[in-house]
Amino acid sequence: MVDLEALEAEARTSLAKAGDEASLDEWRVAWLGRRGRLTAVLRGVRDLPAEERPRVGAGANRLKSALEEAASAHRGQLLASAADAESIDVTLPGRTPPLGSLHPVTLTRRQLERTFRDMGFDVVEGPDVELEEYNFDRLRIPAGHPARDMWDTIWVADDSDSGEGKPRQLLRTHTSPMQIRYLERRDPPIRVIVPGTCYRYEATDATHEWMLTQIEGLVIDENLSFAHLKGTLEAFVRRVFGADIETRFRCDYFPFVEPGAELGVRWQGDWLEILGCGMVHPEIIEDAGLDPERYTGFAFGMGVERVAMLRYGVQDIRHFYRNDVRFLRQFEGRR
Ligand code: YSA
Repeated sequence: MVDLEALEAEARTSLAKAGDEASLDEWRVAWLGRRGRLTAVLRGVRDLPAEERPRVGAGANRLKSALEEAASAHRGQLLASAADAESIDVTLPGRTPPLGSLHPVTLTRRQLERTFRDMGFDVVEGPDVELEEYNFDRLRIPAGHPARDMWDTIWVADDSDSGEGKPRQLLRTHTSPMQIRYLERRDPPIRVIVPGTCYRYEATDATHEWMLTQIEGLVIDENLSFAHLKGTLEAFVRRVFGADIETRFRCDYFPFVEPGAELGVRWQGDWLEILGCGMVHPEIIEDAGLDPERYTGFAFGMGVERVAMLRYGVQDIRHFYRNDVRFLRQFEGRR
């Protein structure tokens, strides 16, 4: 006697326990496969007494279809719950991705800008690709002038046929051309800084990079003297580095100032030059259409990477643009 009801109950209980696709396949082999339990029943029908064969044969075939249907429904449930597990729960709180942080030179540039703003300076920017005329000639550095050697230049090539005779372009070697551009547009009193990137075709070492950031400063008014220059820059340096910072002014030469100077601060038992400066040359004031008897002024160009080295105790300027994240991560969360 074949008890098809008991067989069906057993097959369904076992199917319900199949928790993944692999165990479902095992179940299918065990019940519906070539050597499966139900297949064996179907094969045995021919050995049954003749009066039993129709009942058992028909019943076993019905059971086979029912179990195939149940297995396919069970597979659908397994797939649905796997998809649920992979789907995104939008109600969960978000996770903060790695956000990165500001570069130490950007942090320093911003601090210097804030300090100058507090001292009453405006902030403007100028072009990185500059005309030779503004970078050199109108700063009293004509072609062939030995002072051009101070700024080894990266020229912007003009390979077009129409390049011949066109004004030459370069990557600005300093931010000083913006003195001329600003004087073309504004009348005194002027108190402005110009932060920006500069480029020099020169070998690098611990205090020199080929790409550097400068902050140009220009102040033009009546009755300004070298004492105003010294007082402004010393007050600025104390605001940035604290009252105990040791500074020194030394004579220096720039064709666009008279007299010229450099300012150094104490660094590792030595001096580190952070800026060049001077009284704006009377010819520059005159070229701007102003009376040099009435208007005087001072200007300076500060190296932001050098200030960042002092601020963060960085020994070698080349660390800044090596893009080594181990170096850059040290500045996470700094202001
Ligand atoms: C001078 C007089 C003024 O009235 C106005 C501006 C100036 C500065 C002048 N334009 C200039 O570029 N002078 S400088 O070549 O001596 O550079 C100024 C400052 O930039 C330096 O004191 C130094 O802090 C920084 N600097 C210069 N070359 C650098 C550099 N920093 C990193 N790498 C370099 N290669």
